[in-house]
This record gives sequence, C-alpha cells and structure tokens, in this order.
Amino acid sequence: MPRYRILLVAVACLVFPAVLWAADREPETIYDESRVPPYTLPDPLVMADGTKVADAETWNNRRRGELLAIFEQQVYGKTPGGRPEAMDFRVRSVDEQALGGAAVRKEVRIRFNGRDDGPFMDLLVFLPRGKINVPMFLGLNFGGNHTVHADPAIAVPQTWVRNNPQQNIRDNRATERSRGASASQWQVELLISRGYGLATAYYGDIDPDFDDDFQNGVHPLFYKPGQTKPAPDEWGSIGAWAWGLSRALDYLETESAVDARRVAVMGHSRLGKTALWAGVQDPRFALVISNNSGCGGAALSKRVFGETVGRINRSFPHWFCDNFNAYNENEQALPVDQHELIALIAPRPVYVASAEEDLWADPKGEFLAAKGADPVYRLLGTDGLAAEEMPPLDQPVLSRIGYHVRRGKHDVTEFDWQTYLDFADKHMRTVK
Ligand code: GTR
Repeated sequence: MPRYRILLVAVACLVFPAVLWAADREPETIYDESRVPPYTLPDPLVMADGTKVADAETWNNRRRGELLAIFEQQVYGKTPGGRPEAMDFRVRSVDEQALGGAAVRKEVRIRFNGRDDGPFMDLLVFLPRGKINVPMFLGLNFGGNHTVHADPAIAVPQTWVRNNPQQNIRDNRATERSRGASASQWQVELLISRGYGLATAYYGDIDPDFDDDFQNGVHPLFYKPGQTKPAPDEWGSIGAWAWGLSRALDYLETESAVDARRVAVMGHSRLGKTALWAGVQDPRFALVISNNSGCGGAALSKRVFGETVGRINRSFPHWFCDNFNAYNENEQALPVDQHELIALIAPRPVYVASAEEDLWADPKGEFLAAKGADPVYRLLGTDGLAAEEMPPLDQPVLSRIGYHVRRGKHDVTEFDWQTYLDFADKHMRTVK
C-alpha cells in the first residue's frame, strides 16, 4: 500500500471514532453563573397577542387558560380525562392504634376502573387520632408505602419498583429490606404531632417509571379506539402521576376526619415537578410544595444551569410530552418558562425549596422562578414572594410564595418538613 494511503487510513481511524464520540456526548453541564447565557423571560402578565393583563379578571378569564394550554401542549402533555366513572375505593386495613396510639393508619386501594385486574393505587393514610377537620399533606413516594414508615403492617408493593442499592431494592422488586428506608423524608410522627395527616402512594402504581411506550400504568385507560400511545401533545408519566394525586384527593374528599379543603400537595425531585403540575391543574389543592424539583419543576429552563431540557428528555423520554423535545438545546424558543407554571397556582400558597449542594436542580433558577411568579400573586392581592434576593441559607421566607435554600444535598429533611408545617400553619389554617 502506498504511504499516503496508510496515512489516510490511520487518520480516518483516529478521526472517525472521535466524531462519533463527540456526537454522542452530552453538552457540558453549566455550573458556573458566568456561563449562563443571556435570556429573556416571558412576561406572565402579557397575553400572546400583546395585551397587558392589568386586573384579576383578565388573568382568571383569559391569561390563565392561555398559559395552561401552552404547558399542556408543549411541556407536560394534556391530561385526557379526570376521575373515571367506575373508579372505587377499597379499605384494605385500618389500625386505630398506630404510632403508639397517636394515629389512625389506613390503607385504601383506589381501583382506577373499578376492577381487580385493572390499574390501582394503594393509598397509605395516617390521621391524628381523635381529631376532625384534619388538614393533610399528600405526596407520592419513590419506593413503596412501606418505605415511608417502619410500621411492619404497611403492605409492600408487588409491582415494578426502581432499583435502589441504598435501600436494598434489586431486580425491580420491593421487599422487607426497604421497610422504613425513606422515613426521614416523611417525618410521619412530626406531622401527626402538629395536627396534620399524611396520605401517600407509590408513584409506580400509577405509572412505572421506565420508558415502555406507555403500555403499562394508567395511560391505556384513556386510549381512544385504535390508539396505542399518547399523541405528541398528550401526557407522559409526570402527567399521569399528577392525575393520580387528584384521584387520591378524590378519596380524601370521602374520608370523614379529613378537611379536604385543606390538602397540601407535596413532592420531592421528579415528584416535586409532579406536585407542581398537579397543583396547577387541580384547584382543589389548597397549597403546593416543590422540594428540590429542578428542571421541568421549579427551575427556570432558559438559564440552562445544571440539568437542561435536552438532558432530561434524553434521560427520561417518558416524563414529558413528545412536543417538549423541540426545546432540546433550544430553551430560548420555549414560549413559557417555569415561573409561569408557579404563577398558575396563584393565589394559592406555593412553597419552593432548594438545597445548596443540589446544583443539578439549579437553586438560583428555582428562586428566580418563584420570584418571577410574584407579579401574578400581587395582581391577585397577595404579598407574593417577600424577598428581593435569594435569602441566606436555612432562612425560610414564609410569604404567600414561600422559599428557602437549606444547607445540604438533594433530599427532604426534617428542616424542610418543619418549614412546610410552619408554612401550612400560616397559610392553610385560614382557608375557609
Ligand atoms: C434525576 C433527574 C432530576 C430529578 C431526580 C429525581 O436523575 O435528572 O430531574 O428528578 O432524578 O427525581 O430524583
């Protein structure tokens, strides 16, 4: 072989894999404020046709619906239906002496189509014993209801669960080994001692968290004849999980000790994104809490700090609707940003919590989104977010839009819960 050919082959051998490698590589994650690109946030108080929203009536009757439709069509996908007519509730267990007598514990199966062979969600409920008109926190959990508290009687889910070596969850099966493993993230005793109840369900009951083209979970319940997967503007998994939270609230409305007008929806991380979307779509939720929800949750997308739209869509193609892919590495084209998602909760109280070390979720972007919702909250007559700058670490701001950034990692801690309880005491006790 002539020399130049050998050289050519050698160069090709080097260059070709390098090109493939580069094409395969994720864009570098931005963790440095100086590298955040310039961006313009859409104004929640300007209609798509340029009309300024100057009063509550225009917000409620025109702008809110316009914005919600964009989030449905471009971000989370439309939720195809509400409560199925055939849905029913089956009480599976009751313990009148739970937590050493401080609480009543119930397990209720919500059968989404009223059938044993259909999809269901098992709701675990703790209520302070002997109380009536109980305000509640409702949230989905990651590993099964038995991870929330060490109580040996709580059923272990038989369905697919996400592997988690720290919680001894392998082969996508939950076992006794993860009982109580997430107890610190739920603080059941603390909630009960402060007069609140807790309702929680395993999110995988509603839709297992992996990309199977929506064959399992609740999506097929809503397919039109001949439909085999959601359309590009229809719900993904976050939409389904949020729908499940509303179905849990349907049950709580039937629970005599509960004050269903005072149910706070709370979620961590992907389930924080879910809590926000549930709170936006279902005005029965009296208060909404986003714990470290990050990209696609409380953090601004256009800052492209930490996790980005492209990154999240590639890692979790089933979370959002297919239309959301149009904004991969193209966040500046998004017609909305997440401050407007928070604004859609107004004037109901909303709390956004960040963690200092959780840069993947962009704490500053979460604060700026909360702040960006402030004009809407003020237009509707509340105090909005009473902070101009990000507050110092561990110093909660308890205005109608609440915010804190605490020390530490991506997690839910006792500090977070103490703060949510203070926030609920302040804003939910007064709801008539
Ligand atoms: C991460 C994901 C985040 C967040 C988190 C979680 O892998 O990138 O958006 O949702 O998971 O839910 O724990």
